[in-house]
Amino acid sequence: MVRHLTIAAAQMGPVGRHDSRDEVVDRLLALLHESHQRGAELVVFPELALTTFFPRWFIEDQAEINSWFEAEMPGPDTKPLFDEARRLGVGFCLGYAELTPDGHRYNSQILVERDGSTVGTYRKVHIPGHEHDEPWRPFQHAERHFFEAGEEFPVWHAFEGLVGMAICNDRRWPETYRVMGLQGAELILIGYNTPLYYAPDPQQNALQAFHNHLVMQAGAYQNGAYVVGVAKGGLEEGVDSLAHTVIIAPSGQIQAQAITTGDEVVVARADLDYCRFYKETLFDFDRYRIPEAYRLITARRGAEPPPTVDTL
Ligand code: CDT
Repeated sequence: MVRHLTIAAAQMGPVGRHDSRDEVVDRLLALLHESHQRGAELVVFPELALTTFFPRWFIEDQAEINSWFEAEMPGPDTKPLFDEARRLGVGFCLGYAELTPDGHRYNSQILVERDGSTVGTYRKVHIPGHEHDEPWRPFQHAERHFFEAGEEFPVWHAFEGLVGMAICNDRRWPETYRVMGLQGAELILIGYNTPLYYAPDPQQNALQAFHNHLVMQAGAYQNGAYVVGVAKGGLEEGVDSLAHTVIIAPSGQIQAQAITTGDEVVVARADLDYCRFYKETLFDFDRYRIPEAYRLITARRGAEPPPTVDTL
């Protein structure tokens, strides 16, 4: 069986604070249609694709907080996207703020198959930023105020392959990819919103695009998987965010890349069997990994230097 999959990375430009879900869903539909016209069988949308990146404000009013979350997926506003994707026979991955029936809140991403069935929902594990209002910042990154952390990196059988998901800050952590790699992941789908200004250390601002590709290319290569990284970029409510959407091959090479900071579809054809060249050679985990030497990875959270000679 040939396992070729044409993938569209549907980058989005800014979404305004007062843009309605209908307006945003219309944009998603336009991206879906272009992706379909260009042969895509799977379309990947960004993190929190339905709204502006609201964690830039420290909001305490519960009604307003609720207005940024989806209590059902699909709900009345998002159903047209689900219906049209099923009609076209195109699968998709969509980032959104999830409110569960029992009141939990997650930064989530849903994966939907070409027949409209839900493959799974991933909940962001690494929640960056801060819990409390930090007025010294030019804008907030209060994700830890709004979201609980997810607990796992599942991999699903879908699209004739093995597919995992991650969200934005997750992409900076090697464990994200390796946990999915250990489940055989061949395709890892990642949406992101990355402000270009990083308040704790503005020296990193100029390196945002470099770091973005560095981590995703390494994650792809070291696990022999395709990685699709999709931005919501551009100047959104006064905050400039990284674009640089990419589709990365298991070799770590960038196969396709966005050239704008707005709504743009990037298409590439993946050969899922190509993953084997890396998974069965240099990164033959079963043959070459030494888990006994990696115990600290799960035993320890923060860094602790080894004892010095005089304390031994
Ligand atoms: N959305 C998200 O996770 N953004 C973070 C910004 C840096 S932490 C304030 C990221 O890792 O890109």
